[in-house]
Amino acid sequence: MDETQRTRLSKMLALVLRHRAGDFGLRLDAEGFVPADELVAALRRQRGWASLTLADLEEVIATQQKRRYEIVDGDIRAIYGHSLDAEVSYPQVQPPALLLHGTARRFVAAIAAQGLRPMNRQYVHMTDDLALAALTGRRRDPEPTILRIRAAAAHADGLAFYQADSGVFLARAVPPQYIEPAD
Ligand code: HQG
Repeated sequence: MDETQRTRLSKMLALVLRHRAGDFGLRLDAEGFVPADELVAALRRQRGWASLTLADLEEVIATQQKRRYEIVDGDIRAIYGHSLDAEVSYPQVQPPALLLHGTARRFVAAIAAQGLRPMNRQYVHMTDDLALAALTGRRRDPEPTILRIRAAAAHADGLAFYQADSGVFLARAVPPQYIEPAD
């Protein structure tokens, strides 16, 4: 595949594995996994995807700079980002003292008032990696705001944190008192 084809397949994987598995006749397990061969079979039934192979999925995963999907023992999942009704569960962790959330300048006032909300997804996404926070924010704003979250304090007060992957921390929501005022 060339880069364009890999991006197209990655977006298709996001659609199925994060958002609409049921529409493709798939049922994810509690951690978001589905047998990779079932996913290939389901996608091959879609117009334009008849020649898809497991090797194509492996190629997308192997070439992506950002780790979005993984195959473990023949099962594939999206590592984060789900909006499905069926909740994906993750191990709880003690978060680092500070976590970062890159967002658009135009959302900062609402976030300061309401806290971070998961919006269309199951969880709020945060990171301890400044470059990743900036990348996330730049999806919506060329000069994003990087919010700092007092995660350890929130955790000490009883807020559950989860870790989806290295650099990917999740919570149901983050109340405003744990979000430092934007510079
Ligand atoms: C904002 C991508 C107003 C929030 C990324 C964000 C990440 C509020 C947007 C991953 C708000 C939701 C997740 C409030 C939060 N009022 N706006 N109270 N609370 N928001 O896409 O974190 O490339 O659901 O700041 O890189 O941007 O797809 O979350 O701007 O890793 O693999 O509402 O998805 O990864 O947006 O992104 P999202 P996110 P991929």
